[in-house]
Amino acid sequence: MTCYLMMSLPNCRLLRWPLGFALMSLVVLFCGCRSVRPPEPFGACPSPAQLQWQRMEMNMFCHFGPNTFTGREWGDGREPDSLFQPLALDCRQWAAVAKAAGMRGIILTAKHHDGYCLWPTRTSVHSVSASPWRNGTGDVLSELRRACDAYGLSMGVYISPWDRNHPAYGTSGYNDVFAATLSEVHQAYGPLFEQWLDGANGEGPDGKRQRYDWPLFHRSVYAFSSQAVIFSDVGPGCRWVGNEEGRAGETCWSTLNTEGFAPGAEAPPTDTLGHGNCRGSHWVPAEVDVSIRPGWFYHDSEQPKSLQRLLEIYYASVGRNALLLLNVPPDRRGLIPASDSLRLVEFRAALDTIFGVDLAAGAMAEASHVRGCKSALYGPQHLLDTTYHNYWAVDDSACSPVVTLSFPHLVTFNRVMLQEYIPLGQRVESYHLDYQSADGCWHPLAEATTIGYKRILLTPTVTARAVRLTIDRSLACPIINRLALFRDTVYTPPVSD
Ligand code: FUL
Repeated sequence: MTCYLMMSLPNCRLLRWPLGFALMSLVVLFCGCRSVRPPEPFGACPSPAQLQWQRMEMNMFCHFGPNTFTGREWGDGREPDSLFQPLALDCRQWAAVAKAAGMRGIILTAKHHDGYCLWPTRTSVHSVSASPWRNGTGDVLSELRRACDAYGLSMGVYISPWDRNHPAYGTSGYNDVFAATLSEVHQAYGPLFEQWLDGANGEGPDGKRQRYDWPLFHRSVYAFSSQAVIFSDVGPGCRWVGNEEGRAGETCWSTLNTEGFAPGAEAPPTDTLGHGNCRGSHWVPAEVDVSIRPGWFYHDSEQPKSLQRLLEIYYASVGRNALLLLNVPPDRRGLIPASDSLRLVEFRAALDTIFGVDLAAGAMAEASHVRGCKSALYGPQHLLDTTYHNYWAVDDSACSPVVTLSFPHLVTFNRVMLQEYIPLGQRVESYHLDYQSADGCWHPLAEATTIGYKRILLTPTVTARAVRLTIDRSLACPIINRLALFRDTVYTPPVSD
């Protein structure tokens, strides 16, 4: 529309220079900035809660319960209630560690497969109320709620549907018991930002298995935490990434075909969970759950992963369009051990060092295409600002758009960070980058597939006067809101053959 007006104005006899010019400029400004419509959403898109969740990027998982005291990973539900005695429990310490590590929320195993509830529940007799700990008045969830509030963190819970203790497990009544458990927790401690629903489904105390009523469970969560993101193998809020090694697929779509699938044994193949589905029917982004230690629960004999390994996990999760849920298990005192909190502080410091300075800031950005006849609203300069809702967009029909960043000085970097504006859907299927060296020659730098919320490419260290991004394939016109460059001198990727 802007283009049409610009062409037709000079033909109008009433307009005389310079009045015509002034009017024309006004029209261009007005139409260029106001009336160029943003791209229409494409395919399945995130809900506001899912977008907020994705922007958290990193959360802390805490596996804590009877297993902490027995040294096991899966309790059988026959652990005595008296076993749970975290005499120095301090959830504020957990929150302080999470905050120092740059996490945005904490998810606690309020009930693991052994059925022991870390809060005084009306739905089971196997809980903190039956422990001599604090004379049966202890409540880990209420303590965590207060700690999260004090530190500005969000709180979520893992509540295992599989219960190896509850006498109703495996009977028709258990689904109602479990729904009541969810309602109770979300009502008393909510709103909670995430509900973990583990697909593990083994035998209960009577050797029976349960057929879960997932829709009922979801309703029980949403009744009190309407914005909760529900995790399972197939969502609906977010999905398991298909492994516990801290790795999303290099190609990682936030969309997934969920029809015909269910959590647990009926989940899609793990490879599909890692990659998602291009043009998938639902927005179910990947969550990478991985432990800082070999086990999920604390064991004396285990040590936290190295800084290098944590950075590798970061690049393979947050750097591949997934959220990182890093498990940091409290010990028998009820505290996060110093070895783990120190490692997390190192991890944070490394991330701040690596990503503290965007080397692309101050570049001149030029694009082959800009939506609406080069409307400033969608210009490539938005790639360089950190305002989330500003982006570079092209017309719906533009194919293979290219953007070039030219630097006032030579820039040395080895990480490229890209972000797609996912509120309008995930679109980019493949792209490549080139750089211009000091002598003016262009060289290939990297080729990749998906971007999604965030993608960080590990490239060789190069010194450039310009960098060029070409979008090769996109399901609909690409919408990119960030292109940043960093130099990482901390993490050394393993040498590949
Ligand atoms: C799994 C559980 O069986 C593990 O014990 C752990 O809680 C992990 C996060 O999820 O399915």
